[in-house]
Amino acid sequence: MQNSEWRKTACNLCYINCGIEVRVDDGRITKVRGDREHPRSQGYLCNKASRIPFYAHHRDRLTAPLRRRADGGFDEIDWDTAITEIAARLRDLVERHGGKSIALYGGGGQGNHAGGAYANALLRALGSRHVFNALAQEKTGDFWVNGHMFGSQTCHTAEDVHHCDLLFVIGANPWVAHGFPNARDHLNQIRKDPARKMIVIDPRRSETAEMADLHLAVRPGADAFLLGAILATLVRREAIDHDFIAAHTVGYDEVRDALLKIPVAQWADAADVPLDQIERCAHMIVAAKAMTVRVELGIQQGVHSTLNSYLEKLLIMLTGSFGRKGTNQLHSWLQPLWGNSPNQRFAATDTEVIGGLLPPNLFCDAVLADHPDRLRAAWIDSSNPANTAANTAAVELALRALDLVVVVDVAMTETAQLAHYVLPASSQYEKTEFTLFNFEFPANVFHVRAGVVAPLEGTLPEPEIYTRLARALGLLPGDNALAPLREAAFDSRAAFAGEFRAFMGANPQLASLGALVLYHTLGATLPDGTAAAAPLWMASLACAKRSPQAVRRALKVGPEVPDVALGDALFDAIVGARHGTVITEHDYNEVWTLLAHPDRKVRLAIAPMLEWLEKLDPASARPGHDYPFVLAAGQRRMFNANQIFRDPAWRRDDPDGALLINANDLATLGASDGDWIAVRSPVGRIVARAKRDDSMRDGQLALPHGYGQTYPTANGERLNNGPRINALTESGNRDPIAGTPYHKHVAVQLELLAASEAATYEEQSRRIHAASG
Ligand SMILES: Nc1nc2c(c(=O)[nH]1)N[C@H]1C(S)=C(S)[C@@H](COP(=O)(O)OP(=O)(O)OC[C@H]3O[C@@H](n4cnc5c(=O)[nH]c(N)nc54)[C@H](O)[C@@H]3O)O[C@H]1N2
Ligand SMILES: Nc1nc2c(c(=O)[nH]1)N[C@H]1C(S)=C(S)[C@@H](COP(=O)(O)OP(=O)(O)OC[C@H]3O[C@@H](n4cnc5c(=O)[nH]c(N)nc54)[C@H](O)[C@@H]3O)O[C@H]1N2
Ligand code: SF4
Ligand SMILES: [Mo]
Repeated sequence: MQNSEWRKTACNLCYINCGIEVRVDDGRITKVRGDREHPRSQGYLCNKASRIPFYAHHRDRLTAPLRRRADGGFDEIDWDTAITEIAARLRDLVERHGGKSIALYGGGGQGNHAGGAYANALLRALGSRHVFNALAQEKTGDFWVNGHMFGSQTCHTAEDVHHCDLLFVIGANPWVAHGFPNARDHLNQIRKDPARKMIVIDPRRSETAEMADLHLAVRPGADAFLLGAILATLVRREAIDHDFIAAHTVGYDEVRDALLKIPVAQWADAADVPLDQIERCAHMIVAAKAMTVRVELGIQQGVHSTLNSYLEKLLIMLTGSFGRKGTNQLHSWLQPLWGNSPNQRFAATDTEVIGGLLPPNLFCDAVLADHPDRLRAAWIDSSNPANTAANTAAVELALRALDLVVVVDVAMTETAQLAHYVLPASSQYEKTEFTLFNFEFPANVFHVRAGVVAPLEGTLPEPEIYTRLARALGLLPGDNALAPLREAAFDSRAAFAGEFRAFMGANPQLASLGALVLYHTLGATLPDGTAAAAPLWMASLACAKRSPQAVRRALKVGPEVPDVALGDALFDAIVGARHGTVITEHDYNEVWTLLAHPDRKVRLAIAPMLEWLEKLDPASARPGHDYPFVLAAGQRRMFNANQIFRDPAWRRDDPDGALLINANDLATLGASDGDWIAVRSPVGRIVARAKRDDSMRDGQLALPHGYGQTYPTANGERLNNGPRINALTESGNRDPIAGTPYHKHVAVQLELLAASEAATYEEQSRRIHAASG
């Protein structure tokens, strides 16, 4: 076949980023298969990957920069005009209000972090460090705990699901959402092996819970009570690992005293889990040789999020399920995906900055606050906050209130529709990309992908967009000034290293723009057009310096490569392999070198957490009266993938993003399977199609994540597909420390619809599905 070829890349649909091969026919991706050469996924794929062509090629791709008119419509403008005008407006903002009036929102989704490196560089060059990011609507509570326990917010736990004999899943549904590599293979292996067990804590009998040996169907939002009761039971029994605790931790006595105060029966009742199940859970933990704990949004976006993360870590530590084969560990980084910012605060909202990130739940306050440091401009790259941040109406109000909103995206998102300027990016299959989601131990993998199809006409890859902007702002010198560096890069790496250091030393104003300088110099020498990966050179040098032995094992190199050359060898390996590279291979006992406290000991007692635990009130676990249902707003399903797809035709089922509700609740309501039902919260109302699902607890509902996009019909009319769930969420329903949303716990009421309103929704559904594809 002519013009047809299989090319290696990665799946961009979730943060596992399985290695894939795509068949390209006449410049379009037509087929997807697993890449057996990828060192981590080894050919594995889930049901979603074959739908990648719906992301890569569709009617809603942006193909020209857009400028908003006063009437709300958009004019296409050329790139030079867009860049010149945006640069002038940014310059004006910096002059009048300082760089801190500008925030970056996003900077990378599930498959693209290259653009984030450049966006962050530009933001810093403008004088701001304000970054709102999705990680701060799920993981920053965990990072906060890690900062205290391990000494840095970048110390992050890995899960050795592959080797554990007890997998303890808390608030996660890996059969559907993955979250660890080759998830379905591992779950199947555990189920088939009588020597391996699984416990799942989830209010719903999820697909994963269905496979478990023990399912604790916790009351929604009551995990802190359940985890507290389990920990207290273990401590009372002395069923804990005293040797591990003595050798590797400090602060146990204080923690034990706090846990011994827990009234187990009362807390079990608050969690609505029978005591004998807690007993059985404790037995299984004691019987296990190697337990791995896997957590996700069920507790991180659940009530008491940061406290849940702390209790989960205590479970790992008190049972000594850490640092050994089959347990949890810490992992290496090529480059940490987030920062370490203990005690840093964001003035406009007086919020703690965790991992260097600001919580999307505070975005509206940061814009609308009556504070001299309030935000005036948002630069939004790879994110769709108008659909994904809490309280859609407030987010839209905040976006409209800003002096300048620029969106960099591949498609016309709900956020882009409110921007002053929209800049069209090339897709993740049209340019070099990589992600910093490398979370594995003992062997960790990194994958630099080269473009597999040509950029769509009119689009630019992010490094080009940020280059043009930096030059228009007078921040980055032109090609001529960088020519000597580029020549040195073609000469030798050693020559380049010397020149680069001298150049950066002589140009301190470029300190934050190192990524762009590397892109235009070292980048030119990299294989397969992977120039955008050039900033990973610095990261590789640092990684080899931090963990030389682990890098040597990964690269299988001995003394013939001296330590000084190891970082370059690592970098060359990463940019040279199209199917991913093992970057570090640790011995298990080296896990302690990854812990940041100088004495390499885990801090168990964290005062604010123990105070929170002491104040927990079991009466608070019960649902309220005005809004009697608990909605999990944002469930992962077989056919949702954040906001990555816009064409509804990509889904093989669940076209309308159904509201899951059990038979009891449907009957009490007087509704039937398939009816359109209104869901109302204190801040909004949406209508969804009900689907009977008896895996749900009484009083619990679920709506899917990843719907609510508009998609154009052939004549350009935009139709909405599925629930915009964040119309229901309140930004104040959040964790007191991390600001992460309690999305799994949205109090709502249900209303039956009048026949005429139901008919309108039925008709809308019919039209959007007729128009898609
Ligand atoms: N198919 C698909 N996969 C995805 C994604 C996607 O959009 N679609 N998105 C990716 C992303 S960004 C993320 S962060 C992950 C998230 O992955 P997960 O967190 O695993 O997925 P969720 O379905 O959001 O939530 C997990 C479970 O939490 C349960 N839960 C709800 N309330 C509670 C509670 O109060 N307590 C407990 N213990 N559990 C509760 C739900 O019933 C659900 O089974 O998925 C990734 N993978
Ligand atoms: N209620 C509720 N809200 C939630 C959640 C929930 O469970 N419930 N989950 C939260 C979680 S865990 C997450 S991770 C967030 C995700 O929410 P967001 O941070 O908004 O990220 P994505 O949904 O991944 O959106 C990615 C955007 O990047 C664009 N894009 C794709 N490729 C490229 C590219 O190459 N370049 C550029 N510039 N753009 C590109 C896509 O078109 C899309 O608009 O949502 C959060 N919001
Ligand atoms: S688990 Fe599925 S969605 Fe996630 S990267 Fe792999 S193939 Fe893609
Ligand atoms: Mo996420």
